[in-house]
Amino acid sequence: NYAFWGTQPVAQFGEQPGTSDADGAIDKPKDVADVRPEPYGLPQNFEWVTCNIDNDDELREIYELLSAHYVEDDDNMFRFAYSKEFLRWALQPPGFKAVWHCGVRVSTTGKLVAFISGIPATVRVNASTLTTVEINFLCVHKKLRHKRLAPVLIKEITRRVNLHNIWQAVYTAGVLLPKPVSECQYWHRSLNPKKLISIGFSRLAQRMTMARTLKLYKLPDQPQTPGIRQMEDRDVPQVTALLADYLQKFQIAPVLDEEEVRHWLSFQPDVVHSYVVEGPDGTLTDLLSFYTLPSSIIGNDQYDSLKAAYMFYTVPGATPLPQLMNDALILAHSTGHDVFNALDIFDNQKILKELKFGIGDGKLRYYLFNWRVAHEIPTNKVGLVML
Ligand code: YNC
Ligand code: MG
Repeated sequence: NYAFWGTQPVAQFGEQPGTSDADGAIDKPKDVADVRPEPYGLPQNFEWVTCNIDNDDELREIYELLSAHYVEDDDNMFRFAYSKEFLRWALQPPGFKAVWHCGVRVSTTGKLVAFISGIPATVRVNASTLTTVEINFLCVHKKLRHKRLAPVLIKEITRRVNLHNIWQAVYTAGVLLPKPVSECQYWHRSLNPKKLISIGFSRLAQRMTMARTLKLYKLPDQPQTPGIRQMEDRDVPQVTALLADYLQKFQIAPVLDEEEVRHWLSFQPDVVHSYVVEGPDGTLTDLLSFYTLPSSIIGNDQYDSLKAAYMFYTVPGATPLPQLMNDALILAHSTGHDVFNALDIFDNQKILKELKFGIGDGKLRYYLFNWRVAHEIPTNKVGLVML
């Protein structure tokens, strides 16, 4: 029973299968002129604010809200701790709009207590190329939970997006809502097993000593693939083509032009790490990338932060995927990451076990707003990564 989501243009549970055998919009086409011109009402003493990420103080306010109130694991041991540099990268891709960085303040004190964001993205779903926004960083201060503020934030961002003649959105969440396009699972590969065990992220396996565990997860210092190096600006045209060609084989994937590839894949230490494999003739044959998303460790007195690498866009060309991913592990380890996380999307299912990933608990669901797919998309046909 979804009091809010039941009213929204999203696929619903228990819809007659076969009602529609084709992908398509759920709402009838609408006009920008018919979009509500005024913001949705907020409770007394709250007001809307457009956050200006270019202003360090405003960026810090978002950072602080998310640091204290954003996503935690089911056992409330860890909370995502996106860095300010990361937030800037995530919220300001080409064509970003400040009005889609939407906050709520307490009128009397000015304190930022809620946030939701959208960024422009072209996403292909099966044969349809959709102009969408990716919605992320929905967050309500812990003291204001369960007051139905989230639906107001979602309606307001929808209004602000619709005013730009955009009617579809993509988002991911751990929670089950009507109705996932795909349900994926995180896998984790220990890079620093001693710390992971000490903070309770993982446990010593049965009949394993610490010494054997360290040996099991030990990695070389240097990547093994000849010709692998950090991605540079001059690589952007070739990487754009390489990635576009690879993403064809997935049922949901972004469509990225050169400017977007430059934004999403330019190497930024501890934000996004991108590497290419250059063949002897100078042609780029492979791409690997991961992003850095630390989590704060709640109530541990030895460590306060866990540094995690998350697989981003990786294209195996001349290099087999297991070898490329092993280099990703090596590069993440040598840059101080404690764990490497990957979803069972792309072709990952085939290789996670041999690379000593273990399955996580909890799922990540992919959703589309105002777009129905005739059939759920299998995880190995998902080619989209959201931050
Ligand atoms: C969620 N994550 O089911 P019903 S992911 C969407 N995404 O509605 P209240 C969610 N909806 O069941 P609270 C949701 N979590 O009655 C809950 N809901 O239909 C639904 N957590 O609202 C829920 N960030 O205000 C229910 O709940 C209704 O105070 C209840 O607030 C929720 O960014 C939340 O996990 C998540 O900060 C803000 O718990 C709060 O609990 C919180 O009473 C920690 O809300 C942080 C966290 C979510 C991360 C994410 C993607 C968000 C996608 C939003 C949907 C976008 C739709 C497309 C819009 C553009 C359209 C165009 C064009
Ligand atoms: Mg609420």
